[in-house]
Amino acid sequence: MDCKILGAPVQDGAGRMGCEMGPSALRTAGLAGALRELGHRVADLGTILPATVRPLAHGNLALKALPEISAWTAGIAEAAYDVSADAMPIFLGGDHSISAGTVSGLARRAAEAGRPLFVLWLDAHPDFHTLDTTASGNLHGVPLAYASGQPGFGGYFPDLPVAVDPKRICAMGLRSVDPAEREALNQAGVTVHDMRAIDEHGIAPLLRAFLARVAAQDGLLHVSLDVDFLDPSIAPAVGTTVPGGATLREAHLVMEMLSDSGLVSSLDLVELNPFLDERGRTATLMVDLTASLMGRRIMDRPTLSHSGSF
Ligand code: HAR
Ligand code: MN
Ligand code: MN
Ligand code: MN
Repeated sequence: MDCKILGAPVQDGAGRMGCEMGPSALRTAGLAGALRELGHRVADLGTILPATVRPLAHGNLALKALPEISAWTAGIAEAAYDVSADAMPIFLGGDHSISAGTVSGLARRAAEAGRPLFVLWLDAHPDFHTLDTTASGNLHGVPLAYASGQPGFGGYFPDLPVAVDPKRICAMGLRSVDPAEREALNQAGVTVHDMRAIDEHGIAPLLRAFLARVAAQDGLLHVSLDVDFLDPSIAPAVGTTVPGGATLREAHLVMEMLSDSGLVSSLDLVELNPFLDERGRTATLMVDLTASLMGRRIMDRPTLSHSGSF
């Protein structure tokens, strides 16, 4: 694979500082080397720049850093569109607001290629607030709503060239969902596998069913991995820890199955806050998970297939 790494050092979308250091920590943890060891060609394209910041006033007075995040979204969307022409981009956040840009840029690229874009959102949170419904005002809580064309972003965030069809989004690992998000997710028809579903069915059959849908439609698949998808006991370097997250083996299994599928065309690594890390362990784990997604295996042996419907 041709991998292109792009840093998006955004922290204004989160409630606390530190995510700006995320790209540096992921690079320091050896991301490029791990991918090269797996036989991939890797180019690190450096750091994405935001567009020009312009003043924006919104009726929701809780909103934080709206002009800044809007400008970042424009810059990141442009970069995502450009880079995805001929390579697999890996976006290093930065808080999760970067995905407003990555997903919208990738959706524009997919539409031009005549392929449906699917999104796998691995997160404790759905990040499905609109500018009107967020109570915290932290804009890392809105990117999936924006990129899937939910209302109220017009005039504030960049005009969306192409929205991702919410029915092509699967959110896994959720365990902190606000009432307005729950309502909007149901309304929009997003596939949600919360922690309870994972506990009941196991993560593998849920993911397998989604991957079968992507494959059946010859889709492109964007994976957005939020550090807080993982249990805080293994991934402490995140500002919004929620207990009861994915285990180390569940997370690796997801990555290994994604790798086997051959469907993944782009990746976000987001919400890493190195200021909260313990000697780089979370950054290292994110690199290890990326390696599993990109082909690292314990043994060269496929597991037996199972068919079921979810
Ligand atoms: N839903 C809450 C809010 O809007 C928490 C959002 C936290 N989001 C992230 N990324 N950390 O998933 O404030
Ligand atoms: Mn361009
Ligand atoms: Mn998130
Ligand atoms: Mn989250």
